[in-house]
Amino acid sequence: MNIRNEIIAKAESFPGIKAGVVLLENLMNAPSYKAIERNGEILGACSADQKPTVTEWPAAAKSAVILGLRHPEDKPELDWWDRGNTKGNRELMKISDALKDWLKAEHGINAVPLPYHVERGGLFLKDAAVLAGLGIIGRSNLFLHPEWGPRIRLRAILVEEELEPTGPLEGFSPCETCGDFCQAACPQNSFSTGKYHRPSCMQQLDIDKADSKPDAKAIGEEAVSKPVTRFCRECELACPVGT
Ligand code: B12
Repeated sequence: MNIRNEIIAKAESFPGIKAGVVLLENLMNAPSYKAIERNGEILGACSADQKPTVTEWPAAAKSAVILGLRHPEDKPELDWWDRGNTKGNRELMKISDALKDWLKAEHGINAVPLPYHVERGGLFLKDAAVLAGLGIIGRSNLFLHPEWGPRIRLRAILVEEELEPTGPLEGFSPCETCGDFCQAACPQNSFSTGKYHRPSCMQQLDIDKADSKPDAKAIGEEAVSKPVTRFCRECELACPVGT
């Protein structure tokens, strides 16, 4: 088995994980990077006081392994934010670190798990997941996986190896024959123009943030007093793909 397929097999040995590979040079030409070139700034970025560290990309990094963790509707707690993170993202962080250690131990390859926020050294995960052949961007502006639809969260690991990309995916275009349930479900009408309107979406997420409350059941005794935020998923959960 070639090294790329071995890496994907190892990543997908973790429950609820799908994995793919993208070349960084291709990703840097993806629409989101073009969009920030146009806007000149990363919108919706975390505020100044939240920028403690930035993960530097090693010059030798050529590829990124993209991980997708299933976020089924019957496990909503995976997506609940508490103490600045989610259970699902913590799971993805653990798997990323395990893959990094395995790559070094088994293949002597250096890898760098990347943070969630782009301004902290992360990458645009939806674009990367599309270029890695894991799925497409739907009319919800979310990334859709053929089996799980948009009920998936993403994370990336840089690899100091030129790996053959695994994408893009052909023959998967569910939105063409769909009734745009995602767009109709948005509580802030963020798709009134047919395209995703970020400020409207942010309004709902600000409402959700203000509605945060402690929930011991959700996050366990150790954080009983910590507020839990259930960010809106209406566009995501309205999608018929993967249900
Ligand atoms: C900043 C951010 C936000 C901001 C702004 C979102 C935005 N899309 O602009 C806010 C806070 C509003 C937000 C909201 C949400 N977010 Co958010 N967010 C991010 C973050 C950190 C960066 C996204 C970003 O700024 N993209 C840049 C903007 C310019 O691009 P864009 O709007 O996404 O549109 C681009 C793509 O669609 C792309 N594209 C379109 N067509 C095509 C075709 C091809 C071939 C390619 C390659 C690309 C491509 O080009 C467009 C730009 O022109 C990512 C994590 C990451 N590091 O990527 C998570 C992320 C996108 N968010 C996520 C989620 C789940 C949400 C919410 C559902 C809330 C929640 N419960 O968590 C909502 C959904 C909003 C929606 N329908 O898009 C998930 C999405 C998972 C998925 N299945 O797609 C991500 C990937 C985080 C994760 N770890 O998985 N988010």
